[in-house]
Amino acid sequence: MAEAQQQLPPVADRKWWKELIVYQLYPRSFKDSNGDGIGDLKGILSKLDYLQSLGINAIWLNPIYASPNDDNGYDISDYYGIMPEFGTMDDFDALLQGLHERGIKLLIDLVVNHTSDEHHWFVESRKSRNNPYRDFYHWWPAEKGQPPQRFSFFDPHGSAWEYDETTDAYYLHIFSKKMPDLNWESDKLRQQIYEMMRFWFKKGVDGFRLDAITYIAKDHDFPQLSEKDIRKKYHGDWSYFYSKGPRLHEFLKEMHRETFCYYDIVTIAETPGVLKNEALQFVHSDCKELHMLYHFEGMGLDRLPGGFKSVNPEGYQLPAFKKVYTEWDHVFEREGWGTIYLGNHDQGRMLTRWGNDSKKHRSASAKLLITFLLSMRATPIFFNGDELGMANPRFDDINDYRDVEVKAMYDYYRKKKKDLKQFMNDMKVSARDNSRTPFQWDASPNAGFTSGTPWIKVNPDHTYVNQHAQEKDVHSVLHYFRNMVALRKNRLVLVYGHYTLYDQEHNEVYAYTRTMGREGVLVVLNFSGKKIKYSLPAPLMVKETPIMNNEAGIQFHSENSECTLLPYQALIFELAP
Ligand code: TEU
Ligand code: CA
Repeated sequence: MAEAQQQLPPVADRKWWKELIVYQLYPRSFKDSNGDGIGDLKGILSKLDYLQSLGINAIWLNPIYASPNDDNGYDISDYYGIMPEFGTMDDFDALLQGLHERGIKLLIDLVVNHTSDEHHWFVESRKSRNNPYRDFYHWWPAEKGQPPQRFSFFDPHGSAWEYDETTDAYYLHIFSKKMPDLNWESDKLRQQIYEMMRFWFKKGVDGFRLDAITYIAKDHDFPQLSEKDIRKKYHGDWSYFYSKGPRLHEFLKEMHRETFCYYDIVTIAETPGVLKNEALQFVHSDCKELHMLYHFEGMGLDRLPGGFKSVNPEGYQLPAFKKVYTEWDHVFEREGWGTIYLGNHDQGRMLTRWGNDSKKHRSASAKLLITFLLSMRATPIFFNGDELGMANPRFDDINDYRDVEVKAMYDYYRKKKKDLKQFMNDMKVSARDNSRTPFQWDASPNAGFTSGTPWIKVNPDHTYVNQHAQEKDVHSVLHYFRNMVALRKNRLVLVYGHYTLYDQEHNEVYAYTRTMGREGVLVVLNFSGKKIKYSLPAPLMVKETPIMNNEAGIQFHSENSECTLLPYQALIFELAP
């Protein structure tokens, strides 16, 4: 039967950044070239051909700027310098050139909500109340009394104000106290940020991942806020409050007008606190602000309310999972564009949380999650190692953790005499360090990541989950990843096609079509470890041989269009005309 005629979307809808397949690369843990146990740019340079072999066409590189690493580079002390542990600006230029030569775009991670307290702006700002840089940060003079309560994600006491004796004042830090928040009310500050953005654009980077960008505008008159106010007016979520600063969209429009509009670049905004009905305010093309965003709604599905990243022992419910990703698809049905991810440097590994990392099921379920992300109508973002089915290390000992967030919360739980055993169990699933363990290149002692002592322990499963072994196994997750990437690149219906969900309430199977003109596919994903008899949704008719299958065979009964799905089986069928 002739290959289905590939349909193309209207030219006006096509944008290069909608067709990206983004690979997030955590430089600290990817490849160490000099044996100091810390990944670096030369290490990445040594793996450019591997990156090209994946077929991905964009890298999101976590921060590489000068930083004291209180928060692994998200505390920037010099926007124009490269962190010495990572290498030099020449190394960066070589990396940018090497990626571009391989048809891979580079998005760098930009943090402009705060700087490090070692940034010279803050060093100056804290010197005196009339220092020229004083208003680059948020200061509360002590004579005004206690500053109004503000929550800090990384402070054990939860307070976002730190007293500074030199000028008898408090400064705001919604993350750690070594990460003071920038005051975007300062015109001078904003112009310095825009100048820095243009510096990186002139170097040739293809865009930014904009860190916590919704937090940059503050309620600068700092009204008193109680936890009750947060519960009643802000969905009980400080993230939601922080993303409601009055001048946020004014600043983003100015940022677009001053920088983005002059370059063929893309912005992926991290937008905590943004709900579905607010998303288009950031990415509608008429708004002239940002291109794409990523939300957090899916990341709460395996959580229990209250506590710090408390995990539901039952895991998540598939109908709720389908509801989130279906509703977010509808948000961008006509305008704007979305991204889709299941893990990153702030989350546990997607295989552990949304798949099944047992020896029996890890391969099939890793391929299933890869199939899901590469067949949805949004720009997919993978975290390095997802292509191998890397999983959480499940550290038992708090001393194996490195992240400022988990250590701060451990201290908080200890001081408050809360249940530390439960806390440590939860962290095995939800702590950020779970995704930050070294990339697993081979079965050697440090997984081929370093010849020295790694800055964080390697997952012991690297002896059988590693790139070297999977290159030799045509049935590996790695080979499947490459095949699925190729399918998405060759079938634009997987990028632009209309998404229709079927069997919303089915507890094990996630089934949806992607259609464009006369072309269409049906994606059938068995998210369970059970063998499932599944009748394809009527009145869909499919060609019997699937175009993608994460298992060797298929049990398809054409008389009644019924499939017997193996545990975690993923199938993509061509819709019959
Ligand atoms: O994360 C900010 C962020 O969105 C999360 O801290 C979120 O606000 C919180 O978990 C509640 O949902 C970004 C980076 O991705 C993270 O690695 C940094 O630690 C943080 O900003 C500070 O730069
Ligand atoms: Ca190194």
